[in-house]
Amino acid sequence: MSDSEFALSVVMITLNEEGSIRSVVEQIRQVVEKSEILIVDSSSDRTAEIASQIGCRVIRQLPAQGYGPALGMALKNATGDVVVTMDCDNTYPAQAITRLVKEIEAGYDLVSASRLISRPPAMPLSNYLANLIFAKLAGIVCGVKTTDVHTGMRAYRKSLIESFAFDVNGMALPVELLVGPVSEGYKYKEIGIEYFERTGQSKLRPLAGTYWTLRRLWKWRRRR
Ligand SMILES: Nc1nc2c(ncn2[C@@H]2O[C@H](COP(=O)(O)OP(=O)(O)OP(=O)(O)O)[C@@H](O)[C@H]2O)c(=O)[nH]1
Ligand SMILES: [Mg+2]
Repeated sequence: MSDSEFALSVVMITLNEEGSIRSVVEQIRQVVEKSEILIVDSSSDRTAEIASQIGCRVIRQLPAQGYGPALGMALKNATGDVVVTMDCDNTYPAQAITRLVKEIEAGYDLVSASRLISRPPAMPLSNYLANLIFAKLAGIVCGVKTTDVHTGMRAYRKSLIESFAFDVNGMALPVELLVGPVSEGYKYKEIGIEYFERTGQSKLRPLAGTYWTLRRLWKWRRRR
């Protein structure tokens, strides 16, 4: 992807992902050789050390403050004109970065990679059903048409990150980063991606995550 007119940053936040950081970064480099790869790390294992060794820019956030503050720091510190987010757990296909960036080049401000165009075998049934309900609620409560409010793989135009005021405190920040900008009129598109089995231990907290998802959807409810 060397002919892109935009500088690209791929950002990931990491909490003890030493088992996957190397392979995820390798997959990203196969697609975008020279882009900035920014890691905001709150690990007690060797994730940060490995990430630095293999050429990532690493910002440490210690002690761990949670998903939202870490993602907020990553988005705000990325230098690219386009910022792509991914998890560092081998679940997202790095090849999709190319498609995401192309859509930003075509004029979209936010491109979201849905894992839920059809049921991904790698996603536990309970998570799948919860995600289906959250996506339906985004339509009903916020008027935002989506199949996946929680995907960790998205491309954001840097100007959106700079101008859209989001609240990093609490869980489920990706929900707000989707329904908020769409409600405010930013240009948004969804594409479909595959979703793979996770490497390493999940940090997902389903009950608290559900509470914060509903809270953020309500915050961005349709007023008309
Ligand atoms: N820096 C930082 N990273 C975090 C924190 N919590 C989670 N992460 C990272 O955020 C990403 C998403 O966390 P996951 O555990 O994959 O959560 P998930 O994708 O909802 O759950 P799975 O479907 O089980 O993967 C991973 O790369 C984690 O390492 C945190 O407090 N600080
Ligand atoms: Mg994950």
